[in-house]
Amino acid sequence: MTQNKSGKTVILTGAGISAESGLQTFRDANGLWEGHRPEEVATPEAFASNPDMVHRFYNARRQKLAEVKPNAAHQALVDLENYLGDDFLLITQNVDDLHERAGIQRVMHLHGELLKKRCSWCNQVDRCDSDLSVSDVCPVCDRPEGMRPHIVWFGEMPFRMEEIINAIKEADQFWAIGTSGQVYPAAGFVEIAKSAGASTVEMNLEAASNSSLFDESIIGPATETLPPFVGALIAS
Ligand code: BJW
Repeated sequence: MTQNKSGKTVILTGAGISAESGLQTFRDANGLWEGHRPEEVATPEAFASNPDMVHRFYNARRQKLAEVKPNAAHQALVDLENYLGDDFLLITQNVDDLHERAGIQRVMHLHGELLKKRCSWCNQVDRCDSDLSVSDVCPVCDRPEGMRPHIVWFGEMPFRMEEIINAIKEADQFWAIGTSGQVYPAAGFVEIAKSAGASTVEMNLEAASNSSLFDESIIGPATETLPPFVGALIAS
């Protein structure tokens, strides 16, 4: 089963890896949605019925990005990528840009990116460094009221699914870092990796919902667990 593999390490990250940079997670105490029910802000229906509120929520998060920096866990993944080269792939559920700011190159954003906007009419995607509002007009098709954050909301199809599933099936190692294992399809990636013969490792502050599916669980803050884990792998 494993002899035809490319030797890739595929890593899935979630909000926990950015927590020590100062970005709130979703489901921990004081999580991002405290005061906002997920269905109020993270669905296409919410955007259709109250676009001002949804824009305010994402504008605030975009502004917060300017105040935070990558941490030692983001940096450890850059060290690993530099060591593994094309045998490394990062799949992140995070919509922040901290992996890129740390220097990661081989990354796929499953749930979109805060620093991009998309026209709901013509699907054009552009960089977005400033606040979005309902009155914004699409720079390509000129139509109003359609600019939205380039984010995957509940009920929408995550990005690059085919490439991601194929990469996971080819992985020798699959690690999940700082994700609660509560949101699909990402929560099911470990089962795909295991069925294809990969070794699986979870790194989290506490056991995730799908923890029992991993071969190994390393419990602790990502900035303390990941750098030595990567360091040992590189040293070996
Ligand atoms: C630390 C730490 C530290 C803290 N160090 N660790 C019923 C059953 C199954 C599925 C469904 C269902 N009903 C509906 C669904 C599907 C739905 C879903 O999963 N719902 C669940 C709620 C049940 N999924 C979807 O709708 C997805 N689309 C879809 O399924 O399309 C159809 C499809 C069919 C077939 C194939 C493929 C697709 C879309 C999901 C979109 C998710 N979008 C969000 C919001 C994005 C916008 C935004 O950012 O506002 O993405 S939801 C939110 O959750 C965000 C995150 O990326 C995602 C995952 O959260 P994450 O990263 O795990 O964060 P937390 O807060 O949950 O956990 C943080 C973890 O870190 C914790 O474990 C901490 O312990 C840990 N931690 N500090 C290490 N220092």
